[in-house]
Amino acid sequence: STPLTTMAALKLNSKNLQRIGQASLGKIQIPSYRVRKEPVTEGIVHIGVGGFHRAHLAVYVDQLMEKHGIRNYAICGVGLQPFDAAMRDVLRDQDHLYTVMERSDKRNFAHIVGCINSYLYAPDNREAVIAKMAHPDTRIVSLTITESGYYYNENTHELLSEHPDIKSDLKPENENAPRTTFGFLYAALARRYNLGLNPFTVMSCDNMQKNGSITRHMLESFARSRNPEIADWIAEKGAFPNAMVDRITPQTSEHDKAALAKEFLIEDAWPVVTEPFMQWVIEDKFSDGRPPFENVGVQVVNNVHDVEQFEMHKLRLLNGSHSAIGYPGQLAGFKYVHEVMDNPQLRKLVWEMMQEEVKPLLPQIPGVDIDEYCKTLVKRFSNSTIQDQLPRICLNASGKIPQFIMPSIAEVIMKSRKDGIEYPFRRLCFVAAAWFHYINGVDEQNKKFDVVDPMLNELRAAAEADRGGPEGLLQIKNLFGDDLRSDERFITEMKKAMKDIAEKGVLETLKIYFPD
Ligand code: CS2
Repeated sequence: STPLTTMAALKLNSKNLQRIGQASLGKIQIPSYRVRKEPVTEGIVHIGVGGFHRAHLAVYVDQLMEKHGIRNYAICGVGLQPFDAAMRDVLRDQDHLYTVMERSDKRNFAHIVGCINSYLYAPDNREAVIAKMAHPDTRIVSLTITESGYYYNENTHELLSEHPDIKSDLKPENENAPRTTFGFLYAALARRYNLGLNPFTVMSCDNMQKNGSITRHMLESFARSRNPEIADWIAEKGAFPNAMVDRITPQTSEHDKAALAKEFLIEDAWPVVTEPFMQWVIEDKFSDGRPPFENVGVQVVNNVHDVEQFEMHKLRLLNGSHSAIGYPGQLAGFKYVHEVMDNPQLRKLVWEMMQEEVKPLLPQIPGVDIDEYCKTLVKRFSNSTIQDQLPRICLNASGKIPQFIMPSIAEVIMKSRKDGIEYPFRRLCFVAAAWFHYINGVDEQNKKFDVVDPMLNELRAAAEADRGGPEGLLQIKNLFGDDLRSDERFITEMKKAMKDIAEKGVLETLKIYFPD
């Protein structure tokens, strides 16, 4: 037979699926239920089909279908944003098949995922999306819509009801042509109510502390403004499990596509590259049934308190470290996460921030060794084979820093006041100060970079109002609580870090602050 290396890559679609599997001699996992064309029903509607969803929830569901015979929880993907048109086109062209490449020094594995069964791009037909969610087969609507998709005010913890998108979706005449996630969820739930169905479970897979509770609160507020009867029904019958989700998933590059064609002979217009590690801890709270997620390694737990603790560990340690890698790293001119981890000052910043400043604030979770967790994180961040880009880590910071860094700072402030001891937070403040510089979009070699943030104009105007210092930015009430604004030790520390970073640069400042 022809040696693999001289064979041309096969385009990924249903027709070629079996040949791809055969040619790979077992090196690629393929969805055999798709080869056999087994009938499935779509029990999950997922809003926000990006890299993370395709490497996380969809992989778990694919394993349920492949290894556990589940057929009633295939996924219908939904895109609400203009940029989702590209995903619609690629998936349509590949019969909704795509490849996940897991990479590390030890592993190089390809897995074709078949559980996305259809895809609806809302701007093409908003009614079709509402009808799909309202359909009795749909039992779960899951979300990866990023922090900004929740219209959540970090300070008041309420829905941003004055936001133009929300205001527009709240108009009764727009009920059947919504734009936001809440508009769609509401319209579909209202129909289910009228049909006498159960509400579907709304399952947030976004990186937010109490993601389920926030989703519930935002949706109930939205519904209450539209129709209190529906809001009461959602409050009583709805389910919004909290969850901790984890898998580092970089943006796909041209290089990744070429590598897939070369190493696995698959031509896929949009594969996903990710690390071998994956984790999902979810509260067992579902209003209309659920698949047996525990069969594929998901930690399904009964106690909301447990989930919150896992979330806290992950957001403060993993994502907090990502912030410590991203903003200082970008200012210092690095491109990739693993490169930052190779730098002694930044590696030390990440490690000591976790160990000395964040860890003492975290609850103990039975069976979890925090030091081991931190060591694993360092290994995961050092994985050079996935080429995780700093611009990805830095994206939409206004939704991230208030989740990943500020809560730790606020807790240090509170605890210090209570105990009369100045607990350390210098590294956390350094990261926040690096972000404040990052907003300008110029690195320390005077090279410009793009800053992508839904609040960019507001951030820049606030920074302008207090040139060079933190106080203008700290006035933004949606992002920072009064506890931060009014703390003298914090303000002093921020001023100093901003000044030192501006004058000496990130790496020099770190050398002075934290000598070996
Ligand atoms: C990253 C996350 O962009 C970010 O904020 O920190 O996407 C991170 O890769 C995931 O949370 C890992 O689970």
